[in-house]
Amino acid sequence: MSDSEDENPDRQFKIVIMGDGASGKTSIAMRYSQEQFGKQYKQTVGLDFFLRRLVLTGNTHVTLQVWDIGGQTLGGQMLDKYVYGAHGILLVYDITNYSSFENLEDWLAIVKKVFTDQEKMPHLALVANKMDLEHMRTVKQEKHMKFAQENGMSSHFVSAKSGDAVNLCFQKIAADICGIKLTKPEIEQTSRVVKADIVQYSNSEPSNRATPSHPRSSMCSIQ
Ligand code: G3D
Ligand code: MG
Repeated sequence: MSDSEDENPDRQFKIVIMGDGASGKTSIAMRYSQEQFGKQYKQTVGLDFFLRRLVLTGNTHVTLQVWDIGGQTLGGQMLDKYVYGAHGILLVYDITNYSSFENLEDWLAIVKKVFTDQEKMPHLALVANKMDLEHMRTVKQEKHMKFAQENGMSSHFVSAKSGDAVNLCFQKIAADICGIKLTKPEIEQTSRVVKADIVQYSNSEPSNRATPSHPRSSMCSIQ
């Protein structure tokens, strides 16, 4: 046992973002990793994940390894590999696109196929994205709640565009995985949009990497 907390490595959790193309997976990943929304994020090719460290309660720090399934569609050969070993899975749909919601049944089936042992089932989070387009919503909130309840999922309403509830969504998932109940002040703190430090590595100039003294978020890409 170490008497210094700093010597304890963070617990690391694998979080996978799944759902139809254009539901906003990459935008959510980007918003969470960089506090940005926009087109400059590279196209998702191959396996992409980033790490983000977060404080759950005063003394519990964890690192999330967040995977974006990229261009994988239902039936994609690589999906099992993404899902394997996940501690948490975000099933994302676009509230303005009904079929992206309907298809979550099939996305969920992929998860269930990998996790045949119910005991080891990851935390499942139902994520309604594009809440800034509420006026164009085609998926009723009751449908969302019913699906979440039937499948034992946590429920989240976010906008990758405005950033609304994105941090909170990951924070709640991480807390649940750790078995921690967040207090109201902790939830309020997370709801504020906070700028994360970014480690940005240039592929072309590896020798010019600047190493920040306290990296909190990093991008990785295996292609
Ligand atoms: P994907 O990774 O699931 O395929 P993307 O989805 O993150 O690439 O997003 C698909 C499109 O939806 C993008 O638009 C993106 O800007 C938009 N989008 C993602 N999240 C939101 C959101 O919260 N609100 C709104 N209004 N749009 C969002 P383009 O036009 O670039 O294809
Ligand atoms: Mg994408």
